[in-house]
Amino acid sequence: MVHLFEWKWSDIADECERFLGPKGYGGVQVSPPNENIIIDTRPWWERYQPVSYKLVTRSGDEDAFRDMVTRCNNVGVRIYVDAIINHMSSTADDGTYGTAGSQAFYSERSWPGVPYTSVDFNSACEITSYQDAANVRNCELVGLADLNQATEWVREKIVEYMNNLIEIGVAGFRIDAAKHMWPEDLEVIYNSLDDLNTDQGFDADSRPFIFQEVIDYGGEAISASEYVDLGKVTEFKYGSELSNCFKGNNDLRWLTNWGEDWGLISSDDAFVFIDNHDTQRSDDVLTYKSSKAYKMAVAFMLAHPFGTPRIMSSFSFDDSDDGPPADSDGNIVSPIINSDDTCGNGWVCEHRWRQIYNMVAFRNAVNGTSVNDWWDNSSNQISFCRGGAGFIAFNLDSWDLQQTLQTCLSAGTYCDVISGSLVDGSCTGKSVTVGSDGTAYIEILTTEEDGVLAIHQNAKL
Ligand code: LM2
Repeated sequence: MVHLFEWKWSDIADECERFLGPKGYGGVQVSPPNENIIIDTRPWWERYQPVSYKLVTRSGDEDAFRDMVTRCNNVGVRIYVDAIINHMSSTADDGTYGTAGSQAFYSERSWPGVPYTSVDFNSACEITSYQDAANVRNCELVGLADLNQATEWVREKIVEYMNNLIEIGVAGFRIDAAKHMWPEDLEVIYNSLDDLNTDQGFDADSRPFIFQEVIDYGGEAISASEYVDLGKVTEFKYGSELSNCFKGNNDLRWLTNWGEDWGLISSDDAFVFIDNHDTQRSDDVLTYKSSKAYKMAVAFMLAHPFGTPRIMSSFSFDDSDDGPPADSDGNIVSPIINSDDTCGNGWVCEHRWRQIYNMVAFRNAVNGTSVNDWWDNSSNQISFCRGGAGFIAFNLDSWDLQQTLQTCLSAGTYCDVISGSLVDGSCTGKSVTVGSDGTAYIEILTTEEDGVLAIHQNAKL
């Protein structure tokens, strides 16, 4: 899955057809499609302040959303909605308008576009202690009016919103701020969701794919484990630990037992990523801004079988409040697609970086295998195989990697999908010759653009 953060629906539809489907991406996480409050400087985070469940935002209206979902489904790319169901908007002036023309009256706790009134909210209090589960779940997160999901009406309105999206053809949901809602309330909501729409290509009885945003670095009253029976859970330690390694603060050799041994939730439960739209605005994790190390971390994520991975696709920003590229009227502008497949017009499009999309193909090529033949140099040079289907090596040491290693692939010549691609039967990057014993001479020089080499069965010359 790739998060096309703040993209317009019409651009996502095009991207599914011209790039994501052909390159083997399975899905897109889209920005919240429901009406949000308008903040005059148009920061990205206005979309985390709902005003109603009408499908009108800066990304497009309901027709554009429907068109996107159908066109993406038609090329096998599923749409996952960022569902903001914990809260409504915050202390804007009463009567402030949202993106669909509905109004918000925070002081009365009234959102007529739904409608919600004061009885639908928990009493006003601020979240002050993450050691107190009731405070975290019954009070306001950064001042956002806190819906009470225990009430029948709130459940009904949320389910109606989500089922409308399912009818349109979405495949699932990111549950924003799941930690701030009671698991038993979420369970009722999830159980009330319809099966996925068979007219949009889903098998009968398919259930929505749910991944819940629970930030759990340990040491708080609420833990990820309370949510794993309900759906997948975001594993924030994943990107934090891998970033630490690829920043050079923890030897790569320790990754030999990457996974549950590192204190992560189990692979089946874990929804994983290097950075997301929040963490890329802090200093904890690697982002597009440190591209060489970032590409290594993303390559490791995609090469390793742990968890269900998501790629971040950003717009470039200097200030953490910056909204997406927009014209002077505030309309989001489309990415420009350059001849080398990268983006322009303010869009970073990490998902279009060769080193990243070729690793999506690697992941598809090694699907169903596990890690074998781990090698390391007791420092920051490592390699491993995925069954007999793929091989990857990393060099984060300050000296060259020049070594004959076991690749587990059948004899032949392979294209390194990091330094190049297999195009019309020839390799635009480095080639690797695997002998009849499965070994090959592997070289990653410190002067190279990337610190990774990857070969797999679908990129054989
Ligand atoms: C999330 N997950 O649980 C999102 O991933 C995160 O991006 C959201 O915060 C948050 N929960 C609420 O959905 C973002 C942003 C905040 C921003 C909120 C609401 O990170 O900074 O808060 O959206 O727009 C902003 C101001 C904050 C203010 C608040 C309410 O930054 O200072 O608090 O609005 O006016 C008084």
